Amino acid sequence: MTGESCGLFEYGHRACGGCAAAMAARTILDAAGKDTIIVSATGCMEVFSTPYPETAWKVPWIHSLFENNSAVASGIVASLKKQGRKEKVIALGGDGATFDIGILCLSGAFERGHDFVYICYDNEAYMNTGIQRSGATPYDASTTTSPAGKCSTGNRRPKKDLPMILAAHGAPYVATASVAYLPDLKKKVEKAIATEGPCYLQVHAPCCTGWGFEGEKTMTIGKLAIETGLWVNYEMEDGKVTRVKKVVRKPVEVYLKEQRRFRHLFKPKLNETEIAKIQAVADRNAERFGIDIKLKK
Ligand SMILES: Cc1ncc(C[n+]2csc(CCOP(=O)(O)OP(=O)(O)O)c2C)c(N)n1
Ligand SMILES: [Mg+2]
Repeated sequence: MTGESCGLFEYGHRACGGCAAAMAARTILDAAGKDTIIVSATGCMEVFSTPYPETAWKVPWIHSLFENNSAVASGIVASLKKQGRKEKVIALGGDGATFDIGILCLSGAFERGHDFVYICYDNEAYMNTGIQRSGATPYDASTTTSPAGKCSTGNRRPKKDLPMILAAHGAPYVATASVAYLPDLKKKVEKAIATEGPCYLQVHAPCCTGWGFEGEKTMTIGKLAIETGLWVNYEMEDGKVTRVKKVVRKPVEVYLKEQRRFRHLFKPKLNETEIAKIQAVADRNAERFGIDIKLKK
């Protein structure tokens, strides 16, 4: 690598222009510092950041399988403890790795209570293998395994509520974040590292290739997810929601219409019934987390 350095996550990797996962990686390492060991499941982040024999990671980094990401991390944590060493361990996985394929080991590691941070960068599908749906794919999104067409309006199932599942394991700190608010993400990584026990962060990571938007719009799309209530940034401490980002909500159309994965809801004609169902998801989020800022008249 030549030129100016970008901190502990070096540029020159193979991510798409505007890749949210790359922004998340840099921010995570900014927060974690050099005494960190990264365990990475298979997925876009692993593939674009470590094309053999190169790597963008300037800290120790190990590639696990999909299934055993949290088991590898917990083994390293146990070994460091035995040796009296102080490095922090962060396990990183995409939504497919986290919500679906790795959930067994993730649940086990949280149950055992290892002191590590698990961070899921959530781009809402299996992107590296060609945009297949995962348990994190939102309702009505078109993917290659939930294609919108004559007989379908896209993904039939709601997004799995993984933060709540991990909070139910007794995790001391669980939070959601977005690459649209990187300083907030940084603070949450610092907090998760400073908290003893297994902590979970889920980072909304808009994917220009998989969702169908220009790479320069990553931040705009991320902000719109929050401003519509379709993504909520919150923190949970010992099972209770302690902090929530409030917004003056916009209708969900402003988020949906920017992305090719929801194009079928607008063309060839406006599908008001399906858009109303997505609006209901945002309304439920708003009620559950109390995100609405009430404007004074
Ligand atoms: C056990 C196993 N199943 C399937 C694959 C193929 N595979 C490689 S990357 C990938 C997609 C990962 O999706 P996600 O975890 O969401 O990360 P993303 O690529 O979206 O960043 C898949 C299915 C694999 N490597 N191992
Ligand atoms: Mg993914």
